[in-house]
Amino acid sequence: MASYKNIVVLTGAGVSAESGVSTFRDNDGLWEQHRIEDVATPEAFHRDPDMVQNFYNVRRAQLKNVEPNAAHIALGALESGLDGQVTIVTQNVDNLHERGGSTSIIHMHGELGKVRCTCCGYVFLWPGDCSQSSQCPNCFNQPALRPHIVWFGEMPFEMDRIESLLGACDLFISIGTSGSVYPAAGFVSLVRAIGAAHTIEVNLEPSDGASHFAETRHGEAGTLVPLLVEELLA
Ligand code: BV8
Repeated sequence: MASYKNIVVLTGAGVSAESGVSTFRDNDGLWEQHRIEDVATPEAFHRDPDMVQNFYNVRRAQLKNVEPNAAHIALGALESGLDGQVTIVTQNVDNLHERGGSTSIIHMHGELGKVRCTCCGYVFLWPGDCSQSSQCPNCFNQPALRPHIVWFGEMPFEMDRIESLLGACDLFISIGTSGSVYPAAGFVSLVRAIGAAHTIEVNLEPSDGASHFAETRHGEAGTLVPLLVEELLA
């Protein structure tokens, strides 16, 4: 394995699956119980805010019962052990990369543990339930707080920074994502169009974008990611 200096790792729900966090599209996935347009869109929130708040309250509460798995921990070790830069760009809204030891993380679809005020724009750490009766601690409006989550039709966070990282990387690794949601699903094509970076997909099965990767490794992240990190640090 060549030595890489600028690694970007895109992760999806599959990296947290072995921690017990349900994915979106696997057979017991989140979307089995909910249609996307009913819970993860601004229109859904406008139409039925209590239902959407509850959908995220349940997922936020689940965070207390899950632990980072070997894949999260290996990625933390890669960042601290590599003589170079490792950035995690995650589609996940859980905090398992942080708890696995990574520090350079971009939550492009937001974070379950935070809420945002729709009046003053402030973002707050919010470990408990959020509802329409929750008052903004900054501007005191109520109702005002929404999950700090990027819904369908909303612009993902830090896209400029992500695009410049993709342009500068010499290795792009995608772990545990079905490659079904854009713009994240298009990152590998962006990397391939820009230059000579190597691209690796690590996923339980071939994703929608598998054919764009120079290398694919199929199996469980908890097994394959530590092996890959070992190769990268050798
Ligand atoms: C935007 C937060 C523009 C919410 C999420 C038509 C064509 C193309 C695009 C579009 C279109 N119509 C609309 C769009 C755009 C849309 C989109 O892509 N839609 C899709 C459905 C077609 N995208 C958007 O709206 C995005 N915004 O485009 O803005 C814009 C421009 C200008 C101005 C304003 C806006 C915003 C999308 C963000 C939505 N929010 N999450 C929440 O969490 O509740 S999306 C959510 O699903 C995730 O964040 C993730 O991004 C996405 C996909 O999930 P995955 O992480 O991949 O999980 P999944 O279950 O699908 O797959 C898991 C994989 O893991 C599987 O492959 C499985 O095999 C594997 N696995 C399982 N276990 C393991 C494993 N692998 C390894 N080990 C294991 N143990």
